Amino acid sequence: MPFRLLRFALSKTYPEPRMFRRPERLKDRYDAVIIGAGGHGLAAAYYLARDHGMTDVAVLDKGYLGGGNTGRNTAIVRSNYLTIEGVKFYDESVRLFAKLSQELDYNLFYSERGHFTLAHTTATLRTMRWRAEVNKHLGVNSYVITPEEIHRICPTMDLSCGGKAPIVGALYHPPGSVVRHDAVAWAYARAADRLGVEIHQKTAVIDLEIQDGQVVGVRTDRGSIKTNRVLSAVAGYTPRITRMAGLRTPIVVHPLQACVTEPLKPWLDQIVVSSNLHLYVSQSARGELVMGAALDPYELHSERSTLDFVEGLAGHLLDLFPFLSDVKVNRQWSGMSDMTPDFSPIMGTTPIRGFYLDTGWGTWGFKATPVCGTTMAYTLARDQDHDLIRPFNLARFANYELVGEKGAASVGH
Ligand code: PYC
Repeated sequence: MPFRLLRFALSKTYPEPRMFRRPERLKDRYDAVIIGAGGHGLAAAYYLARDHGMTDVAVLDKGYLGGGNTGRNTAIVRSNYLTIEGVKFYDESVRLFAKLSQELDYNLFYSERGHFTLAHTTATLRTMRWRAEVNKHLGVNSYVITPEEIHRICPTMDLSCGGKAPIVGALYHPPGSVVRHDAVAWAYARAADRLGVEIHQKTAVIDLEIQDGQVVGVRTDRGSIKTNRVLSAVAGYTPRITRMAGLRTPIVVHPLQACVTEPLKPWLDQIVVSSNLHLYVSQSARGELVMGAALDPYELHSERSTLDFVEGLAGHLLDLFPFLSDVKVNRQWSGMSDMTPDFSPIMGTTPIRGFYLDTGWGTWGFKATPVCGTTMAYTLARDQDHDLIRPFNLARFANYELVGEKGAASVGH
């Protein structure tokens, strides 16, 4: 080991400060407790401190920071949704993401690529037109293009798909981007920490204390905490937390798998999605192809990967880009997707006073990270749902006010 490194390893005064502190003990009381140190929880903590002056906040995670779905996704950002509620919400997220590196003073490698959702049938094209009209109405840059235009922008794509499912058009969304997902969690953690928020990793929540319909505390495997505000931002682990709260939600959990190839020279600028082929792919700054497919078709609380998934995905990738047949897959992983019946999230206040939910992300939680942060911080600070998330309240299931977003899914589910 080089002497310079060794010297720093043994030194108590590091030349670089740590990204965030590691408080030794939990305090007895906090103004707010956030369960889940993923992007959403950390962003909410940051905006609580920055926008609402609430700094006496603990973020707890049973594992490590960014180790859940934030670290297990394919890092796509877009706002070409189908519903008015969804488009407004994700458009605000894209706006926040675009200036986030600057704001958090951390390079998040935010890279605007352009996002294609390919249509292989006229029925799919009809949904693309529908989405394009809603998008344009709300000022989101998104429009339907012809196979000739797809070829001009992405000449390496086989538009005939090996003759199996010829492409008849695409929804094109120029602001579609990719961003370094781990860095988003680290940057929010550092920024929240600097404002006084405490981040406690390896701290599992084992129960919630509720009295007369009001949250009064959280029990953890490191001791109990008194608090009147608890935000659950734990994606696929939500059913465990809502069970502690005695709350019923319609969430079911399915695995969502993804993988990366060995690094290649840059050749794919765009993000390419095909719901018919159950495939999405982009190329990272490191040159790897980052790819995924549909959810595993069974309910399962598991983060294991399968060979089946890679086999199916590789076959479909080769339909679109046959010249990739020699490329090797380097890594694969899986996350637990918290799915709702209408494919919209569940956000905001709940029947339990002081208990707030940020869940139901299905396959699009990462792209909502900044807007979840701002809106959940507002909701916690004022005990009142932010306007952008009011349509996503848990009560919509009891009130038959669903927000049907399935048509905007990247891949068929
Ligand atoms: O909604 O863009 C998306 C997406 C990509 C991967 C999973 N979901």
